[in-house]
Amino acid sequence: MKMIMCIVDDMDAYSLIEGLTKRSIQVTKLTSSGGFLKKGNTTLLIGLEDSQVREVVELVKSLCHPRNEMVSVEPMSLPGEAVIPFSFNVKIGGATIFVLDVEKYEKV
Ligand code: 2BA
Repeated sequence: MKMIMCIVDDMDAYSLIEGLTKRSIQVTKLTSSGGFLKKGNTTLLIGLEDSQVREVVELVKSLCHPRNEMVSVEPMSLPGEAVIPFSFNVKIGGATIFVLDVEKYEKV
């Protein structure tokens, strides 16, 4: 038994959850946010058999798309009225996937 912990963009979460439930794979959706951008994202917990891991990773790859985000940081003030605006481009995802071994799985 494995647990896939998968962090995805909110925009990709719905289709991924649909794809998983269509395959009768159970999933829990958590609302999360990234430490770097402080922007909302979605964390999915997916408990599954070892034999299903490859299929799910392929599904995530096919549905979660990389995106570019422009990040603005506080403009730097210089003496006088000069201000240096500062922004940069960050590539996010498609998805961050962790595959964990599950020691015990029980429903009571
Ligand atoms: P954030 O932490 O908000 O990071 C968003 C994107 O910013 C990252 O995309 C990466 O491209 C960039 N980034 C993150 N930390 C950085 C840093 N210290 N310096 C420069 N650029 C940085 P992804 O790597 O695709 O990550 C997307 C989201 O997945 C992250 O949002 C975070 O919520 C989660 N994540 C990624 N790696 C993780 C890890 N090792 N452990 C836990 N969560 C992770």
